[in-house]
Amino acid sequence: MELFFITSNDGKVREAKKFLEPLGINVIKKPLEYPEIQADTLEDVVVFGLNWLKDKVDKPFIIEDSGLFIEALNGFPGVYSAYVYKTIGLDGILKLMEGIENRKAYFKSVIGFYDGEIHLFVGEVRGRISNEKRGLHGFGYDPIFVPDGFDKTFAEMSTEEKNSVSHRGKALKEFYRWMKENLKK
Ligand code: ITT
Ligand code: NA
Repeated sequence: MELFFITSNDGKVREAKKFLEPLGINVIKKPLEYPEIQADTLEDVVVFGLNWLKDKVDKPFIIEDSGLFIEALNGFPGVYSAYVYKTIGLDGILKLMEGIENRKAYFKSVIGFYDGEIHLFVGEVRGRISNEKRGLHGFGYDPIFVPDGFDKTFAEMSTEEKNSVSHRGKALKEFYRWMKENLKK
């Protein structure tokens, strides 16, 4: 089947393709703008986006909202992750974390799928903020996030390796599991 991924982010599309294409789902990036509301949760942002898009797109489609939640910063940047990345960036986050011993953080991904009804698929990965940027792969905050059980950052992993532990990999897995059970292909 063909599945539109409505996003501006090539990194997200690369990961979704790597995960879903071997399973027979052809992911097509559709850079259609939709309003991202200022909300307290990623889920609220996704539900609003799906409701806004549902009558404007005919093919089955997904959107995704994600964020990095740093414990010592009370969950910042969280739902503001995209804005913070574009403004203070990785160096800004590292600066905020200077001298802070608790470097625990988690990434969360919420995938929204619309088929006449709204379906959400969620994934999280726990880890920590590194002391410096490392690695050239991935995108966004990948160079400063070390997932639990590893000594390397997401940016030091291949797409497959990142998918096998990441928030997005987990959400994609939930999505695929649901698709297999609920949709005739
Ligand atoms: P959309 O068009 O899909 O909204 P976006 O890049 O604006 O793309 P979000 O609104 O979901 O994405 O914002 C999430 C922010 O967190 C953004 O700055 C990403 O770079 C970052 N981010 C999300 N997933 C990430 C990951 O797997 N690794 C590193 N950074 C990530
Ligand atoms: Na966005």
